[in-house]
Parts: sequence; C-alpha cells; structure tokens
Amino acid sequence: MQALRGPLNYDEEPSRHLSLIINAKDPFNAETPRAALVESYVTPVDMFFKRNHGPIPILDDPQRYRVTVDGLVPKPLLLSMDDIRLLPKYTVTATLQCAGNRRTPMSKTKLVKGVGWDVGAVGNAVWGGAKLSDLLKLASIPENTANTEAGGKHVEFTSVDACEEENGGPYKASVSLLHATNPKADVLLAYEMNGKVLNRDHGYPLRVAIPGVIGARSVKWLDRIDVIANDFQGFFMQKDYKMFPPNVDWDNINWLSRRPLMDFPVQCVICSLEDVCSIGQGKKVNISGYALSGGGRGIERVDVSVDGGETWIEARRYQKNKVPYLADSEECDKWAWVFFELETEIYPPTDIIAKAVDSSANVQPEKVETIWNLRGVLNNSWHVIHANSPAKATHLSL
Ligand SMILES: Nc1nc2c(c(=O)[nH]1)N[C@H]1C(S)=C(S)[C@@H](COP(=O)(O)O)O[C@H]1N2
Ligand SMILES: [Mo]
Repeated sequence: MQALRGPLNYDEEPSRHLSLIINAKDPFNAETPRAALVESYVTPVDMFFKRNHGPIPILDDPQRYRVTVDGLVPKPLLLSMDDIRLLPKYTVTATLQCAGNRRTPMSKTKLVKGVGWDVGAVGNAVWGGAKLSDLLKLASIPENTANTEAGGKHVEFTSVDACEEENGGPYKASVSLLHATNPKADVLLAYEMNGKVLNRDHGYPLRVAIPGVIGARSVKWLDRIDVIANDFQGFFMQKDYKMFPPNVDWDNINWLSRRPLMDFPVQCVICSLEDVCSIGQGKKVNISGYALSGGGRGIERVDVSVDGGETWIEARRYQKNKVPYLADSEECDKWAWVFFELETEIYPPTDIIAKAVDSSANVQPEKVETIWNLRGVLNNSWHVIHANSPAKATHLSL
C-alpha cells in the first residue's frame, strides 16, 4: 500500500467544522454539540464526531489503492476500489457510537484514563458500500461460516494509519468470522457516507462499518482484511476497549481476564438541555434526545421523569419524518438511533431524568458509580439534568 507511514505528523490534517467541540487536537478528537445531535436524524458529515488515534492518512491516488484479503482464506485477493464497487451496493443507516461516549461524567466518581467525551461521541449516518459477507464469498468463504478449513475464526482489519498507542503502527481490530459472514449483520466496507464519497476524516477511500458494535471496531482507511485463528492480539482489542468491574484499578488489572467489547448497551441522552440549567417555575420545556441499543436491538420505551425519579412519563419516539416508532417493525432503521421528545412543565429545583428500555427488555443502570471502570467505557447510566430556579433579579433602588 502507498501509505505515508513516517513519524506521527499532524501537518496535513483536513479542515473541520468550527462548531465541533475539540477534546484533543493531535490526534484529532472532536464531538458534536448537544443541540446539533438532535437537529437532524442523519448527522451531517462535517458535524459527525471524529475519533482518531493518529494523523489522518493521505490516500489521494484511488487508482493505486488496493485492499489485501489474506490469511486463513481459501482464495487470497488483492482488490481495487473498482473491484469493490462491482460487488452489490447496500446503503445502511447505522449509528456509530464510541465506547468512550459520556466518559467525562464517569470521571466525577473517580478519575478514568482516556480522551474526555460528553454525550456527542455518537452520530447516525447512511453508509454506502459492499457487504463484507459478499467480499468474503469472493475469497471462497460462504455466508454464515464459523470457521474455515484452515482454522480461521476471526476477521482482522488493518488500517494504513500510524497510532500513538502502537508506537506508529497501524490501527487494527477484529470481529468473529460468523459475524463477518452473516449477511443480516450488515457489516459494510463503506465508500460512501450520507450519499457522498467518504471523506478523509471518516476513512477515505474505504472503511469498515459494523452496525450495533462499539465504534472502535469500524476500522477506517482499510489496508488489509486477514482471516485469523484468534481475535486480534494487539493493543486495541486486548489492552483497551474492555470493561472491568469498579474494584479493578491500574495496580490490579489483568487484561486477559476480560473479552474485547463488541455490542454496546442500551443508552439514552437528553440533548435539549445542559446538565445544569435554570428554568422558571412551571415553564413548559422540551425534553428531547437520542436513545439506542447495540446488536440491532430496538428501543421499546423511553421514560422521562421531571421530579427526580418519583414518577415517569413515556416520551414520543420517532426516527425519520417524526412517524411514531415501533421497535423491530419493518419500517424502522434497525441499526439507527431513535429520537424521543416530551414537552412538560418543570418545577425547580428538580432533576430531569431519561432512561430507555431496549427490545430485549434491557434497562440502564441508575448510578454511574455502579458501572465505573478505569477506562471510562460504556457509560449508559440514567442521564440526569439538574434544574434550578433562575437567580432572583436584584432590584437596585435609585
Ligand atoms: N484506522 C482507524 N480506524 C478507527 C480509529 C482509528 O483511530 N484509526 N478509531 C476508531 C474509533 S475508537 C471510533 S469510535 C471510530 C470513529 O469513527 P469516526 O471518526 O468516523 O467517527 O473509528 C474507529 N476506527
Ligand atoms: Mo471509539
């Protein structure tokens, strides 16, 4: 591949939208502001969160670009973008969520290690590309295969980028072969995002998009696809993106004791209000946000409380066009977030809370303390907004 892999050089980063909230500059990590998250069901590309572990590669010669398919496959391949475009094209509306979404509030319990994120390390896009299951058929691996004759059980994706954590080595991740070859899992090799050619920040010319799974497995700027016996043994699968119980800290961690994270859990966030806000007595307030779950599970319910959890009201749910949403129905976008909305009067001081239930009846934990983990991943605790009365105006006497 023609990757420019030298030292970690941030001189040629693409330009970005000025409204993004920057959490780290080099590598560039930025999130969508709250209000913008619920402005559109499909997140505009320039407002979509960007999560990187190194400089953005420059792959500006699509004619020379090749993807290697190798390892424990019956038929190794070297594919150009034209070859990939010849495969049937699918468009899948899927929400990408970083495992570190809502990491910053987890640090309030006890400091966690990692780039800080508020609630915007998430976005919904229409991904266009070939199915990984179709590409693997070209390599003579049929649909729904758990292992190849040569003993392959996982599919490893290697990028061309250079990562800080891998001392300049590329970003990598893997999924099980069964997941990769399941056409219903909709794992894409995406060359389009929201109907346009993928841009540099999001993986040009080709990235993996794995719906319902933490963002970390959707490898950008794809270089190689290798069928391997065990899951990827490097940093990003074995020493990161794992969840530990609250009693594990840096002095007693055994990384081998946990499996790499895949599906994300049920999640729900209020985007129309900041975490602490002042609201006049009895004022009608719009409470809206997003809810989503992993593994293709829909959202069965979103409950909102405006009295600190004493009583709950069910919010309206919808995806595109504000049509009422019904979990797992034909019309819904299986892999996409669900927006919720409720208008009600608020009597401060009080806590406004939202929590979702997914279509497998999974619920969110109430307190972040109970799911605290040293890397600050998968914070899906109830989202709480503290509403106070506005400060009384001071009357100055003349
Ligand atoms: N090559 C490469 N792929 C990558 C990453 C990366 O740093 N390098 N970051 C991963 C992580 S942790 C996330 S959450 C998503 C973010 O994708 P986005 O930047 O398109 O939003 O990309 C994933 N794929
Ligand atoms: Mo991530």
